[in-house]
This record gives sequence, C-alpha cells and structure tokens, in this order.
Amino acid sequence: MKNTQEDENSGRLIIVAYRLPFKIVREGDGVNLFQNSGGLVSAVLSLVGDGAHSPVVSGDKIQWIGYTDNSKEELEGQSLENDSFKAHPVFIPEDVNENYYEGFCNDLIWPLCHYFPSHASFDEAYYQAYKTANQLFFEKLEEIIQPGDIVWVQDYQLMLLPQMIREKFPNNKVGFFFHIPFPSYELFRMLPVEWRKSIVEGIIGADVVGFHTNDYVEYFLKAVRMVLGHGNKLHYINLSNRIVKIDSFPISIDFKKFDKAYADPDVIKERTVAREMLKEKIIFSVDRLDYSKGILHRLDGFERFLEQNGAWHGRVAFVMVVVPSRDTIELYQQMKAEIDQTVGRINASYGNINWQPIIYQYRSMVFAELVGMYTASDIALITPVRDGMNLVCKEYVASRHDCQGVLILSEMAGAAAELGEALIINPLDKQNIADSIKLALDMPKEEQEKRMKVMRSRIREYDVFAWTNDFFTQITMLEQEHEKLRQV
Ligand code: GDG
Repeated sequence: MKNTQEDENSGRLIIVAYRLPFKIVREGDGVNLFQNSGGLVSAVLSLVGDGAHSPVVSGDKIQWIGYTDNSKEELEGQSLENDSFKAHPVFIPEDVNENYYEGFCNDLIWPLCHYFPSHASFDEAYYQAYKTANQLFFEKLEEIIQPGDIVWVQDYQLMLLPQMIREKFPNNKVGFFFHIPFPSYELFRMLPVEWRKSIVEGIIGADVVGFHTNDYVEYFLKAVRMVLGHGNKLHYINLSNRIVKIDSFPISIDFKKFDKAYADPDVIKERTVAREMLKEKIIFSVDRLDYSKGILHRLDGFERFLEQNGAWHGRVAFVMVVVPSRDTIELYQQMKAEIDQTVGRINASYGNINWQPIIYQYRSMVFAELVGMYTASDIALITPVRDGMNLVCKEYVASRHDCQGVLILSEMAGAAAELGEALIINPLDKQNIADSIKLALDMPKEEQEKRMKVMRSRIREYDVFAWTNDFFTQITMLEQEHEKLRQV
C-alpha cells in the first residue's frame, strides 16, 4: 500500500538524452509540444503501458531531460507537458555547447568511435565544456529526481552523468545505453589518461550498461580492465560496494509500423511512381552525410559493377539519397563536393539520353517517400564503414511485407551480427560490392523470399519494444541477480 511521499512517487521513468524529443513552439501565451516520431520515443512509451503493451515501470508521465534550442526566456513559466511526457529543458550557453557538442562529442568521440582517429581533435577546451555540460544535465536531474525513480541515460554525449548520479543518489537505479560503436582499446587509449578514466568511471556509475553487440561489450570490458583495473566475471563487474551489468541489447525498430506501411495509400502512390519512372531494377540507399556511412566507397563499388557488367547498362537505376547533415563544417563540405563530383563523373561516363545510372538527391524524405522507396527497390545497398547498429537496414526488411528484395549490408554495421541472411560485404572492397550487386540482381525470387522471411521474423520478434523491455527487465531484476551472484 502506498502511504508515504516516497512510495507515492516511486518508479517514475526519467530519460536523459542530449536532445528533447519535441519541437517546442510558442502559441499565444502558451507553448505547444510537437513530439517527434522516433523509435526511442514510442519505445519508452510502451514501458509505462500504452494499450498495446503492459507497463514495465510504474508512475505517471515519463520525465525527459534534454537540450532545447528554445531560449530560457521563451519557456519561462510554461508547462512543458503533454499526455505522456513532461519535458525538462537544459539550457547550455552557446559557447559551451559549441565546445561540448560540436567539439568533444562530434569532433572527438564520434570520429574515434567510428575508427577515424585522423579526424579527431583532442582539444582541452572541448573536455572542459564536456564536463560543464554533463554537470548542467545533472543539475536539472537534481531538481526533479525522487526516491524510486529509474534514470535511463542515453549515449556518448552524457558519459559522465551516471557516476554523478551514483554519488549523490546511490539508491536510484540508473541505466546507460551507448548508441554508437564502442571502439577497440587501441583506439580508446588514444584519449588522454584523465579523459579516458573519467569516461569509463562515468559510465560504470550505472547499474546496467548496454551496447548493441557483444563485440562492443568486450571492447568496453577491456577498457574498464585496462583503465581502472577492474576485472569482470562474464557480464558483471564486481565493485567494492556494488555490481555493474554490462550487456548487449541490439536496438530495433517498430516492426509493425513499417510492415503495415506497405499497404498505406501514400506509400503505394510513392512506390508506383518510383516503379513507373525508373528502370527494370532499382537499387536504393539513404543515409545522413557522414564519413562513417561509406558513401564514396559505395559509389566506387557501383562504378566497378558498371565497368564489368555492360549487360545491365540502361536497365538499373541507383537511387542514392543523402540527407543533409553538419554541412557547415569544412570536412563535410569537402565530402559533399567529392560525392557530387563522383556521381557526376559516373553519370557522365555511363549515362546516355535515355538513362542515368545514379539518381542522386541531397535532401530528406517524408515517411511515405522513404517506405515507398524501400518497397519499390530490388536492392538496399547499405555500406557504412562503421555504424553502431544501422536502423535503415532493419526498416528495409520490415517494410518488405511482400518478402521480396535483397539486402546488401556492410559487415561493419552492428546489424550485421543479426542479419546474416543479407549479402554481407566489406564496404572498403569495391569488387566485393560489385559482385554482390550482380548476385543480388540475379537472385531468384524464391531465394529472396527465403532470406527475407528469416530476417523479418527475427526483427518482428525482437522489435524496439522488446529491446526496451529487455533493458528494463535487467534494471528491475538487479537485486535478484546480485543475490544469485553473491551465492556463487
Ligand atoms: C545512432 C547510431 C544506431 C534517415 N533519413 C531519413 C529518415 N531517416 C531515419 C531512418 C532511421 C534513422 O533516420 C537513421 O538511423 P540510424 O541507425 O543511422 O540512426 P542514428 O540516429 O543516425 O544513429 C546508429 C542508432 O543511433 C540507434 O541506436 O543505429 O548506428 O549512429 O530511422 O529511417 N527518415 C525519414 N526521412 C529521411 O530522409 N523519414
């Protein structure tokens, strides 16, 4: 029976992520929250019970702490909540955010974790801003946290936060999930000694730490061993006063949403237009402009395919959508210029008045266009040189209600560990890409169906709701697990 203030408030879920999942728009005297439709948002809603799923955590609205572009003055005195969420904005001064987010996060941690140390800048001002910003998130949490609340911290922007919470609120359960690849120790050790120590200590402040794959788990455990000297027993790190669980939780997608979209009239319209306008076979790719996505290597592979397969000229179109991202940064501008030139060169070499081999678009797509292309294409060509998971390949598979289409997938994407029925390629090997395109174009429908069915049933079973449920079950069952371990 609930009879104290503590009990009354126990079990709320607090998500802390870099960004709030809302666009906050002023309207008259008030504000409106426009909730984004990302997978994480609907997945965490399922934890409090959303009709389709039973509650995993108790409590009322989900509390979400995150950065917003809105100014403090603009939001002063406003209630930032809707039926499901209460938003708690963190205001980060512009100069701090520049060094924190653009700097430490995207100019150091991102390239290092994606195996591009040559793009990484080790700037002391970045590190100072990273600490300041993590502290600002902590201060916001301090204002709202109550006994019994479970805190779930997301990603590489907040690696110091779990330890800050542990020190001040040792009784609250804390989870941490890392969305990008955790690199091998040889990369991680490039960080200055103090930085890598505070990062590893920061992360193991959590009770449960999640990564996408067993490899990332292994690399992280090695970092803990090398940096702090703590060994592990399977997935557990035994500290003097507590146990931390480190495990893999491969993130997934809302399978049903993509599966159902196959029959959506807007999607059908997009699919029909694409099929009518384009050639006999369609290859599709979509990714944010980023060096980790392997866009230039993919173009090299497609060019090699064209070089070696004259019989396919005029019969295949490669629709390559690149979603604008960070293009005020010189490195990204250079990459964009190189992509533009390479596409131009390939189209000029092989195209003619009736046929352009690559249909290149630098823009984002609305949902119906995206699924229209997923379901119109014969091949999804997904070739990141490094990717934590990669959701696009899972969305492609889930959208294929017709069980047709071939997935060509990079072995460097976390998703490759689960989708072995795809044609798995090395994204740096253009001959491997070219051969796989040829193989995919010639693949009989029966074989496409066989492979697609297995991948679909795997994603259907472990969708994003199963993922959140799995992570939370681990947090809520910690005590029993610790008891078991003590008896071993
Ligand atoms: C991190 C990790 C990991 C993209 N363009 C359009 C569009 N998208 C959607 C896709 C997909 C998502 O964006 C991109 O998926 P990623 O897997 O690349 O995720 P990120 O958030 O970029 O990155 C990554 C992920 O976290 C989850 O843990 O998989 O490895 O880097 O959902 O559909 N959607 C629409 N139009 C577009 O133009 N509508």
